[in-house]
This record gives sequence, structure tokens and C-alpha cells, in this order.
Amino acid sequence: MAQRYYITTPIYYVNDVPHIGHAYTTLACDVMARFKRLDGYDVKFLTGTDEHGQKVEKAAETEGIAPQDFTNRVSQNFRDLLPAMNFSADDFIRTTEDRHVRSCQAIWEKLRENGHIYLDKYAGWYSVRDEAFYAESELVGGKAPTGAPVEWVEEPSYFFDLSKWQEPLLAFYEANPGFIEPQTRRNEVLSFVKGGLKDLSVSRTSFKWGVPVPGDDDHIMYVWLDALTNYITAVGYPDTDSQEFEERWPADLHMVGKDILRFHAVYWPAFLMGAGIAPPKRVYAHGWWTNEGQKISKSLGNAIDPLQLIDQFGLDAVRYFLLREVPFGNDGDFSQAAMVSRKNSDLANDLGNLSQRVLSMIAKNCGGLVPSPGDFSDADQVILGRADALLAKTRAHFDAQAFHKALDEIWEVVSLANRYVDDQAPWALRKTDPPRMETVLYVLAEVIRHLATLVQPVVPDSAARMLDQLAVAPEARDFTHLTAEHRLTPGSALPKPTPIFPRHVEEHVEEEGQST
Ligand code: ME8
Repeated sequence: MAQRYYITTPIYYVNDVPHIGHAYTTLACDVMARFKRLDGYDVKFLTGTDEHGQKVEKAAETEGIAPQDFTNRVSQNFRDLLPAMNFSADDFIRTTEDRHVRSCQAIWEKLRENGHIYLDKYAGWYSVRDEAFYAESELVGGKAPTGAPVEWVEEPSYFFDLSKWQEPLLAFYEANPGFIEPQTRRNEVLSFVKGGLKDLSVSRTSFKWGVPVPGDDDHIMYVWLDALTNYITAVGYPDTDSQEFEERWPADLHMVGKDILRFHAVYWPAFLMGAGIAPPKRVYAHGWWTNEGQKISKSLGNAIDPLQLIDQFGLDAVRYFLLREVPFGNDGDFSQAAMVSRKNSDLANDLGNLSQRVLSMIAKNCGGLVPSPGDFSDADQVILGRADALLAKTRAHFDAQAFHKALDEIWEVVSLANRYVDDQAPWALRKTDPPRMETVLYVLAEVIRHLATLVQPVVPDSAARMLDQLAVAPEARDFTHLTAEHRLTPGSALPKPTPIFPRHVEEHVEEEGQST
């Protein structure tokens, strides 16, 4: 039976329209999910929206509409991003759904039954923007350490006994060294937990937009306890005996931005252990995008709209750029120049040109059929060997979420193949040694088949077109076909090749061209 893989994005607040940062996290999950499916896994890929809490309530208030109407509208923007970015999510959860309210109340009951929740009073700082409580000692110049404004809150509150979880958490991190990635982030979490944990306020009474605390309607659940629970709601919690829960939980990977690592790597495993549920297997905290050197923020008005980027550069170029430009895990800066350069050099010049020149030579010189190879030379064997070895290398990088390294590895073979074309000069062989020309073009077509199969997770539409042009059947595109036993069949008919990766043409350049 297929191995299972359960991957999640954060659920996004509906106080804002989706921008490039949200698209980035979901993209990372999408390529991971696509890779695993092609590698034979039974995948569940979950995303959704976080719709409760003071931040969302305030945003609705500002617009003068009921929170539910507001969240219905904004949540739809996040849902619309899925087809626009070609995201292959299997489920989209909204925290205002009944299934989720039921699940939140169930985990609350479990925590209370197990003696981890008690009623007291909260007096301290709260940041609505971060939806987080801060101790006086954490404030920097009267603000949250994130720079968000804070307000003084004093109200009755239920608490979760987080202080008791320091040792169990440290033991858990120790036993599961890959639980938090990258390792530098793991070290930050470790030192935070070693510094001691305070009990956590997990309910609010000063507003209403949330899940009611079971048995005490004056309180609503703290939005982070509510939000984190989405990951188990979507696999059937509280029905822990259900087949889905047994098969899917614990999740294989929660992908998050570095800003929300603490919630996922400290609070969440503590809540789960408190409720007698296994923590997830891994939390990966990726870096933060800036825009031309500036922090992306609503107030600066410099959020990058993914839909606009797609319009400008094409979807696959955007997907490729985001994962290739910045080592995954690091912060990155978006710039138009870098985007154009990746699109033109890696996609148009390197991969696009390779496939276009090989396929048009085949169309012209081999009657539009997959060429018939003779014996393979050493050079042929070397490049075929490199192509055959790519899957294992790529898989190791994907398993470490090192997407940039996987792409690097693949593009090394793209370069080798381009060099092989130049060295072998099939256009010259056409006259001097036609059978050898066929062998060279066959080797190249086979290498391109490997490349196109492996880039499917990142540039799915373009890869599909490349595979169409090689007449690779839809059922022959998964990774089990990346072996020598599945080489292209000589003599099969190929469709007429058309370019797949266009160069980026600056609009103003075109206009200048027209006016002269
Ligand atoms: O935090 N660069 O939701 P959120 C990279 N609802 N990633 C970015 C980014 C940027 N500039 N800006 C946002 C929440 N992100 C909670 C999550 S989960 C149980 C609840 C991405 O709408 C990044 O993944 O503020 C970050 O963690 C997430 O969006 C925050 O989304």
C-alpha cells in the first residue's frame, strides 16, 4: 500500500488579501506535495483560512460588515489563489466551519479533563496584530518584539499549564532532531524553551468572534489554540479512531514562515501532548521575502500581488523563480531584475533552448519520430548515467526541503546536455554520419524526458508540455519511469515542437522597437 504524506500550510488570516508571502508558503507545500505524489505517496495537502480573533473582528468592523460576511469574502480570495497558482491542495479548511468548531471544543475538553486548563485572571500585554501575549520584559520601546503595537489587557482567562511542558518538550526535541528545521531555527526554539515557559492564557472575554469555551460562554478560545487545531480537524479529529486520523496523523510536515515558528514548535506540541495526541513529525520555518529591499507591509503598500506577477511573467516562471532564487530557509529579496534574469537565463536559454533545439532537429532530420539509436559511446553513457542518477539526488534535497539544491542539481544536467549538443554537433553529423546523429538525438531526447519529469512539481504546465512533445503518455510521467527500462521507444511519432519557455520582453522595449 502507498505510503502516506500529510503536509499543511499555515491557515492565513483573512484580514488581508493574499500576497507573495502567502503564495510562497503554499507554493513550497505544493511542490512538496506534487513531488511526493509523483514518487508514489498517497498525499494530503491542506491549506485554508484562520477566521477568528480580534484582528479579523476589527478588520470587519472597519469595513462595517458582520465578521462572517467579511470572512466569507476574504477567504474566497485565498481559495481563488489555488487555481491561479496551480496549487494542488486536497482540502481547504475554514476555522468558521462546523467541523472545526467541534474539533476545537473537543481538544479543549480533553485538555481540561487531563487537568491542563484552569481559570484565573490575565493581566498583561496583548498585540492584536500578532494575536500574541507578551511579558513586560519582552517589550522593546513599548512595542512587541515584532514591532507591533500592544495594549494592556486585564480580564478573566483560562490558562494552559505551559510551564509544566518545558522538560517534556526538551526531551521531545532531543529525541526528534529533525522536528524543527532549519537547525538554526531549532537552536532558537531550544534556547527559548530552556529559558523557561509561562502558563499561557487560552481564552478571551473582551470580544466575541471565536469558538465558545465549552461550558463557559463568557469566554472564547484564544485564536492560536483554535487555529493550530485546524491541522487535526482536517483529518477527522475528534474521531481519533477513524481510519483517516489513524492513517494521516501525525502530519509529516507543517510548513510555516519563521514568524510563527514558536506557535508551531512550542505551543502546538505541548497542546497535543496535553490532549494525549502525538505531535507532528516536522515543522519547517522558511524565511521572509522583502520587496526591492523593503519589508513587505500593508502600511507601506508594497505587498506584491501574485496575480499581477503571473500576468507579467507567466505562472511557471514565477513558481520557478520563488524556489530557485533564494536558498529555501533564508530570507530573500524580490526584485524585477532578478525575476527577469532567472526567466531568461535558466528557463528560456538553458532548459527551453535545449528542448527546442533538440526537438526541432528531430522534427527536421528524423521524420518527426523518436530517433533510433545505435551503440552508446562513453559520452552518451556518461550523460544518460547523470540523468538516471538525478531522481535519487533530487529526492534527498526535497526530503530536506532544499528546493534550490534540487533545482541546482537538475540544472547541472541541463548545462551538461547543452554542452553535449555543442560537443557532438548533431547538425554536422547529419551529413557525415546520420546513424550517429540519430544516437545523439536519442540520448538528448531521453535526457530531456528525465528533466521534464523531474521539473513537474515546480513548473507543472511547462513540464507537461515538454512531455507532450516527447509523446510521453500521461501514465508514464511518474518517477517509477525514470529508469533505463523505460527509455523512449524509437520510432514513436512526435508532435510538432513549439517553444515552451519564452524570453521575457520588457514592455517599454517593445514600444521603443515599434516606434523606430
Ligand atoms: O500567521 N515572506 O497568518 P498570516 C514570506 N493565521 N512568507 C510570508 C510573508 C513574507 N513577507 N508574509 C507572510 C498567521 N508570509 C496565522 C497562522 S497557522 C495555525 C495560523 C507567510 O496570514 C508565512 O508563511 O499572518 C507566514 O508564516 C504566514 O504567511 C503568516 O500568515
